[in-house]
Amino acid sequence: MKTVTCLLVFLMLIPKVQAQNYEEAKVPAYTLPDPLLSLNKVRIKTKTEWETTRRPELLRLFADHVYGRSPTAYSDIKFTVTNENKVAMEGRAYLKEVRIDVTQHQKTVAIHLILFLPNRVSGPAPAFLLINNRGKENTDPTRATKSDFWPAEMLIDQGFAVAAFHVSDAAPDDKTTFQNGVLQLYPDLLAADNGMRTLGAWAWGASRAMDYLQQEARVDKNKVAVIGHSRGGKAALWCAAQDQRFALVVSNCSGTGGASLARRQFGETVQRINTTFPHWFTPKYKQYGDNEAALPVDQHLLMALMAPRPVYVGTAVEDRWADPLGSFLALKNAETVYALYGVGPLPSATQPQVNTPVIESRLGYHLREGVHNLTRYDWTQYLAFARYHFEKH
Ligand code: GTR
Repeated sequence: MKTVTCLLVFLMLIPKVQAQNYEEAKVPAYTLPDPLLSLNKVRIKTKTEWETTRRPELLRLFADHVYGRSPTAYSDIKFTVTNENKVAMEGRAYLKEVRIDVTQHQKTVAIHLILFLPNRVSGPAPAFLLINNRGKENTDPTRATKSDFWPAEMLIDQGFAVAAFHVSDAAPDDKTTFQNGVLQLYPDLLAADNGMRTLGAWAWGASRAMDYLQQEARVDKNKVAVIGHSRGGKAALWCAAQDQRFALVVSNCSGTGGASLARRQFGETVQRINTTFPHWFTPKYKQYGDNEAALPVDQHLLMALMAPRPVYVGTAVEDRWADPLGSFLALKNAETVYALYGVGPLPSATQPQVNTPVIESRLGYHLREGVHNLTRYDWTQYLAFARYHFEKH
């Protein structure tokens, strides 16, 4: 009887294992769209041509086919400090909790920003903004709970300001209630086949947090990084692609719809992500399930939209679902756009070895040991990366 049960469980698992596609040999042959060839087949040769032609074209393509169009305006934005503590973290930090009220069409949504400023830094400090897709306890302003997902003390001790907001403020991460955030202000986008959904809303939320950080005297507005893990890492990339006020972006274990190439169909596929999370992407993206070759973009072009700013992609060996190699290849295939700015390539032709971070390159990458998570190891590399590049390399 026992043997029969084992056999049944095994047989039930077979389709799952196959569906996961973790075999490099099964990656289909694919051709990536050329970053430097515009839709009407004009070759982009200079950064001016990139900035005036191809960059806007790609932003439109990503909006229309992947993430959905973002709002272009709001009628009012208001910042209210709801709590502060000048001697947080045993005096090492100044805590500010800020409610960001955004109004449009007589409706208002609130984004709650948690911000710690390093007290030992006398001038404006560089900052990291986390798009928090996990529990709110991970960004506890009281610091009664501490989490490696957002090791705020570590950043403060290195002279960084550290900020976070929770994705649910911008859009609940739920297929039936996602519209009860910022999309309430933009019914036209909710109705549109190419309007934003949750990832777009989270990216928009990060930009509203940036609106506040821009006028916070103790933050260096030219040195603000946006970071996210997994679904938050997808949103961080889309945010920084659109909002060039972010000087640096970190995408941790973001996988499909984030840092990894859709055309590889390795791990999570477009079909699968749209089935499990139908509320993340614009409705049009569903057309590309099992039809990745028809996508006018792939994720290397999202990386290219960061140029010439530093972008770092963190991956993990056991996180095959998010395709660590496909993420490396996306970075690699953005190099030609960085070259337009005279920025050198990622100094490794092949995927770097485990636990060998590439920091001294505007295209940063690591493959660490372990599972799908945002860890202290990851943050250590991201801080080193930000320090290196913010100190003008
Ligand atoms: C996974 C999902 C991914 C990823 C992740 C997360 O289950 O398949 O696309 O974003 O969740 O956010 O943790």
